[in-house]
Amino acid sequence: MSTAPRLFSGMQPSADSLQIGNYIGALLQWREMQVTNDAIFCVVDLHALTVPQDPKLLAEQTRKTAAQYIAAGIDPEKSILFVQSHVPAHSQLAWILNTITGFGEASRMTQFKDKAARSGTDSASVGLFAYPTLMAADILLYDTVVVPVGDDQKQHVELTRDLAGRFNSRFGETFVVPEAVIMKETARIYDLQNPTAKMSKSAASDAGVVWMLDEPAVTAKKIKSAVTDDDREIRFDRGAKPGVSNLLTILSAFTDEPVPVLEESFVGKGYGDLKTTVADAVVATFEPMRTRALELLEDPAELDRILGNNAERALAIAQPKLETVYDRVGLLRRPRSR
Ligand code: AQP
Repeated sequence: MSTAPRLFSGMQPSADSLQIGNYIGALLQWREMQVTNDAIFCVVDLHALTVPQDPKLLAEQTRKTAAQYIAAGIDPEKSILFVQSHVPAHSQLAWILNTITGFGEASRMTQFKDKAARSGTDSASVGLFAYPTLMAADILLYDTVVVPVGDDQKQHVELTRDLAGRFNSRFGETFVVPEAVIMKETARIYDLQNPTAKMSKSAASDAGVVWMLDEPAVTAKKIKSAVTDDDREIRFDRGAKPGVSNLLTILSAFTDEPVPVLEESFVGKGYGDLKTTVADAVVATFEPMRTRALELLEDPAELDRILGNNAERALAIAQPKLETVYDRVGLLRRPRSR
């Protein structure tokens, strides 16, 4: 058994392709963290259902998301890479956690307030309201210690910690209380056409979103059309120069060069040079990943074999934990049929 800290993270299969923000904000860091952690990466399809999805597309988006995890360097032999709905214990534990979560504390979750405000609170689903308890179940089923998340998910990890502590004190020591590892603020990527809005899979327009599965020429064109400003200076200033700052952040992530070093290297050069350099760096990284993802998707049987084996590995951890929880809360075990 591994003694490395258990890590759990996931992404929603809410689009055909992941975008550059998902890569920088999650995949890039997961790839590094899987080396020193006992990592579990999930395609959280049940979470995606908390806002409307097209049933004709969701299964394929789930496969595509998994293929992109692998193409970006998640190793499904070392780490566990599986689909959330393949392990029923996630929904089952979420229900138990719902029963110990206060309506008031769930109502304070800012992500629910934000997402519900977009569609109108009355039309937001109970599933969206219960998103954080499903996320808590994801984390707690695996005795997770490390939860790498963006700043926006910190509150959900706090709730998870509260629920773990509450369950343990009511029913006996059952769950490990996890720690959020907040990804660096610099990892936040903004829409290329609207550089004060987060780049998002579900953005209304595709023009400012760079997709991992875009053809290289499309990626380069989008980056070269990025909104900048009327000034000519290449320097990082998120308030005054959001577009240029965003391009510098992207370049820094793709080249591993700190932003001040990049600023220095662009002294005397123009926005055209910056955009060309960013486009080249992104294409150089994404092109082989795109090729690998498309190869995997051309052989769905092999991809399904990987996902099937990995679901078994996840089940082997999650099912005994769920059974302990059922026992602790007093549910009658199903008698074996004779
Ligand atoms: N723009 C971004 N900059 C940095 N990190 C980002 N992430 C997403 N967008 C950016 C990170 O990617 C992971 C994806 O999590 P998710 O799929 O559960 O949902 P999300 O954060 O809501 O991502 P999207 O792309 O915006 O999806 P939709 O449009 O479906 O809501 C997280 O680790 C997140 O921090």
